[in-house]
Amino acid sequence: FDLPELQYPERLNCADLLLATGASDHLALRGAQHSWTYAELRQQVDRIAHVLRGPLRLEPGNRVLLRGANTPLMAACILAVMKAGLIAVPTMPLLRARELGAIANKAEVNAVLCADNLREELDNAELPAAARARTLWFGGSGGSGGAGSLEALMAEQPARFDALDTAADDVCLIGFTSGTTGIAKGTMHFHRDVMAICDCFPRSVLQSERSDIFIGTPPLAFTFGLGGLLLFPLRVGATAVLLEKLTPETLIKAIETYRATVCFTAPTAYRQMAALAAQHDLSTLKKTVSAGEALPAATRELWRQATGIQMIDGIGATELLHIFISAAGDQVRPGATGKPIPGYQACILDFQGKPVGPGVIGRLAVKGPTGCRYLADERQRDYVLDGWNLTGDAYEMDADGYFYYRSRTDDMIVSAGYNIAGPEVEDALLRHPAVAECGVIGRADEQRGQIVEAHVVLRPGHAGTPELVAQLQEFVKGQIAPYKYPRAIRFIEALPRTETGKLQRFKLRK
Ligand code: 3UK
Repeated sequence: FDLPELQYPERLNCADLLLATGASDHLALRGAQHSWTYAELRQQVDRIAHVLRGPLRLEPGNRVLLRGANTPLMAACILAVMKAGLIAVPTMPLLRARELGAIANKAEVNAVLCADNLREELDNAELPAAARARTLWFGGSGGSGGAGSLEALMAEQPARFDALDTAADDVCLIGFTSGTTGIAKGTMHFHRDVMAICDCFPRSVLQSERSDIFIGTPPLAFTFGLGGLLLFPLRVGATAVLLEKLTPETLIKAIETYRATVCFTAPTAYRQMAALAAQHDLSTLKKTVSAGEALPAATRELWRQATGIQMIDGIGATELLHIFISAAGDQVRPGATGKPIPGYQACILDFQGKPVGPGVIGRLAVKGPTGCRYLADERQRDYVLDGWNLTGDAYEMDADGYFYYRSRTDDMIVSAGYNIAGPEVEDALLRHPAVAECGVIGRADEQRGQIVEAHVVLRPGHAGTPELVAQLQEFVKGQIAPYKYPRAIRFIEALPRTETGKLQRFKLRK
């Protein structure tokens, strides 16, 4: 990562730098309540920064828990925390009181900014006393602005704030992983890391520009959303559309309404939007980015048929802040995530930590400018060595350096001595016209150790009969090695997913 564009000065405030590019009269953020030009956004951010340092009396390095759905005001709060030299701890909107309390204590937060409409769980959370005393509310969808609210305090503050002179390697963000296993892990990121993600994927793969209009579903509290829906647009002076509670139906409508050019969401949302594409004018849409979990080749094809757009798949992680392996346009190889994007290196290791050659499945290790720093030391010891980060994914490389996702390392199914990757079976099942969504897991079995078990959500108009089970099994055998076929198939209404669109396989196993 010695790329010239990734060399930053020693003193650096990422929020200050990110806010500097956009033309004053260009729309920066559009939402349901507010739409702000760059000049207006700078003022909002500066007033919030004054509130943090003035009335809230926070000191550089203090940590601020943030809670709100995707809105321009939530975005301004995150930027203000960083501009004031504080550390942002954004939290996912659906978190419950117990989880919020755990994060607040792990991150040792000193203050809270919370949207009114997400107040209840925060009220019930066990926060450090100092943070409870320094909690401010801001208008969620209802738009409060009452006495004592963040907005009321903002109105009394000057409209210009001089950014705190932070070091490039001062922490400005603690990101918590969405945790498919349930336990959230905190990872620390520097001002420099925030700039680096803006100068990697958006520059070399997405090729975003000022005229772009970004839209999508991932929460700003998920670094996929923070980058794609806030930091990347700001870096090039473009426009971001921030909307709450988007579903595939409302997202595809919003793409049309806002004339969006770039979309960020998870594979499952693209599958559902593909079915609706014919009813919408998506002519402004140029780039669609899929991340959070593996993009089945079947979904890539479905999307291309529905929209004519070649999907950009990219694997990212909270630990590394954003996407580090990806490909776009004619660089895409179906089935592969892509290649390490300039600035990052990746390799495949065996369980002893030795690199393996092309065609062998192993553990993905990644090194780059946004390296990983866990809050918990034991995690750091077990998963990070010499700047190389083990992501927990089983991957395979081909002779040309393309990386192919197989499964999470601990999700590999071992049946009668065969290693079987659930996502490969899912890709095969998704090609059947009756299948809308599916999740494949290993179920303990006396004879085989494990058997392949598929959980299938059917498209409307199909019934989960024994005949369909047999048909699906034959269908899979016709596409991939027959020993991989699902010996058990269960039909369910919906798959359990995290707020970030990840399938919760552990719930299917229960
Ligand atoms: C999985 C993928 C296959 C993979 C994230 C983009 O997902 C993000 O961060 P998390 O910390 O989870 C990381 C794990 O998710 N994954 C993500 N993308 C893909 N698997 N193909 C993909 N394209 O297991 C990885 O280790 O929640 C994604 C940007 C920022 C992010 N934080």
